[in-house]
Amino acid sequence: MTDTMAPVRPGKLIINGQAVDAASGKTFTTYNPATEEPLCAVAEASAEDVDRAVQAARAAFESGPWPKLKASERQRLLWRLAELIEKNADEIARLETLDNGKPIFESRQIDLPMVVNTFQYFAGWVTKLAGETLPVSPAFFTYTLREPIGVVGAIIPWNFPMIMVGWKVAPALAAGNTVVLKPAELTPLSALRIGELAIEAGLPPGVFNVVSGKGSVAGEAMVRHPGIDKISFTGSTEVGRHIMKTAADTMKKLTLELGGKSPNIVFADADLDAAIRGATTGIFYGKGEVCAAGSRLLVDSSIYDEFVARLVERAKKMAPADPLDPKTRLGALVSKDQMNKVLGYVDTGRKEGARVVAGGERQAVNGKGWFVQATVLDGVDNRMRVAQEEIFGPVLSVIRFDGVDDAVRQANAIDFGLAAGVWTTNVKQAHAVARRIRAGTVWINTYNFYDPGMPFGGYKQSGFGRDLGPDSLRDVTQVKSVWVSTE
Ligand code: TAP
Repeated sequence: MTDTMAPVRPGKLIINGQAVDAASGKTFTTYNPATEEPLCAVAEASAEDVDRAVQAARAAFESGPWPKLKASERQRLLWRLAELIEKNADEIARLETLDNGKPIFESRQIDLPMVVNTFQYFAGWVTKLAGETLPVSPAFFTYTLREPIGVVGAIIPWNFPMIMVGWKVAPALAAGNTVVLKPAELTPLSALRIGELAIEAGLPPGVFNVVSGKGSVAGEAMVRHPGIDKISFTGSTEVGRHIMKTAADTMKKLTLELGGKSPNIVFADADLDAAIRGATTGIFYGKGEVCAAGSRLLVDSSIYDEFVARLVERAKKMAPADPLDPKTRLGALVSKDQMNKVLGYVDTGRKEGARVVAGGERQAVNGKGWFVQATVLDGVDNRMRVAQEEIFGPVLSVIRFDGVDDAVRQANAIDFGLAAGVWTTNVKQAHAVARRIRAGTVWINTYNFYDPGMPFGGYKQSGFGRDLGPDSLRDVTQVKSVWVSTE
C-alpha cells in the first residue's frame, strides 16, 4: 500500500539557523514524477535571499562560534547531524522518492545510509586534519597550517539530492568552512529537511544554509557573489563550463563534477553471469540518471550475440513500477522534460542505425508517471550520438570490440572520463586496462560502488577536483606557510 497522498510540508529556505520564506514571498511547485501531481510549494530564493545566506555564512565563518570551536566539538556536531538523519531515515527517504521518482529501495537502503556514513566519515577527519613541520633552516621554525577556504557554495543536481548534500557539505564543514547550498529546482525537499536537522543538531546559525531556487537565478547569484570563496558543483558539463567562466571574475576556487558516458567493458573470459548483472545494474540503477552509469557497454565480438541475448532477457523483466513499493527496481524519470529527452535519444539511435532490442517506450504505472522502459540499443557504433552523448536515462548502448587494444581505444574515444567498468578473470589484463582507461574511477568485476573513503570525480571533460576520501579535504582547504625566526 503506497501513501503518495500523504501531505508534504511546504519547503522553506534555511538561512542563519532559521527556516524562512523567500524575501519576495515567491514559491515554486515540486512534483511527484510517478503521479505527475504537485507535492508542495517551496520557497524560491532570489539574489536577495542568496545574499542574506552568504552574509550569514560569512559572519559565521569570520566571527561566529564556529571558528572558535574545539575540533572535537565540531566533530560531535557533524556526528550528531548524522544521527538525526538516521533517526529520520524513513521520512527523508520517502521525501526523496516522492520528489525524484527513484525506488524507495534505493532511497532508504542505499542513498540514506550513504549520507549518514558520509557525515560520520568526515566527522572522523575533523580531529585529524593537520599541517606539517618542515625542516628548512636552523634559523627558522617553519610549519604549515591547513585552513578552511571560507564560504563554500554548493550547487547540486536532481539525481542524487541527499547524497550530494553529504558529499558537498560534510567535508566542507569538517574542514571548518561554512556552506550555502542550492539544491536542484526539481528535487529540493531532502536538502531542505537536512538543513532543518542541522539546526536541531546545534550547528551555529549561518554555518549551513540552504537556498532552493532556480539555477539561472539563485545558482547564478552564488557564482557571482564575492562573499563566496569556492563553488563545489555537480551537474552537467554545459553548466559547469558556464560556471567556470563566470567564477573567473571573482577568482573562486572550483570543484566541478560533470557528466559522463562511461564504458563498461566485458572481455570474453569474464564471469558472464556476474557481467550480465553488472551491465544491468550499471545502467538501470537510479533509472540511468546516474553520472557514472555504465551507459556504453563494450562487448567482445566472440561473446557478443550470446551476451546481448541474455541482457535483453533481463532488461525485459525490469518493468517500471510504483517507486514507493519496496520491490520496485525501476522508478520514474525525474520530469516530463527528462522523459522526452530520453525517448528522443531512443529515436536518434534508431535513425543512426541502432536496433531497439528491449524497451524503448514510455510505460505508465497506474495510468500515470514519467516512466521509461529498460532499453537496450544493439549494434551501436562508438561514433553515434547515442554512444557519445549523455542520455541520462535507462538506455544502454551496446558496442562491439575486437581485442584489448580495440576495447581501450573505443573506451577512451570520448570527451568524458568519469568512470569505467572492466569484466575479466585475467588479473593482469584487469589491472593493465584499469591503467589505460582515462577515467576517475575504474571498477573491476563490479560496478557502481561508492564509499565515503574513496575519492570520486572526473578526468577530461567530466570535471576536476574530488568529492569524498582524503582528496576531497584538499579541495576544501588551503595551506598557509608560517616562518618563525629563531635567531
Ligand atoms: P544541471 O542542469 O547542470 O544543474 C545542476 C545544478 O546547477 C542545479 O542545481 C541547477 O539548478 C544549477 N544551475 C543551472 N544553471 C545554473 C547557472 N547558470 N548557474 C549556477 N547554477 C546553475 O544538471 P542537472 O540536469 O541537474 O543534472 C544532471 C547532470 O548532472 C548530468 O549531466 C549528470 O551527469 C551530472 N551529474 C554529475 C555527477 C558527477 S559526480 N559528476 C553527479 C550527478 C549528476 P536548477 O535545477 O534550478 O536548474
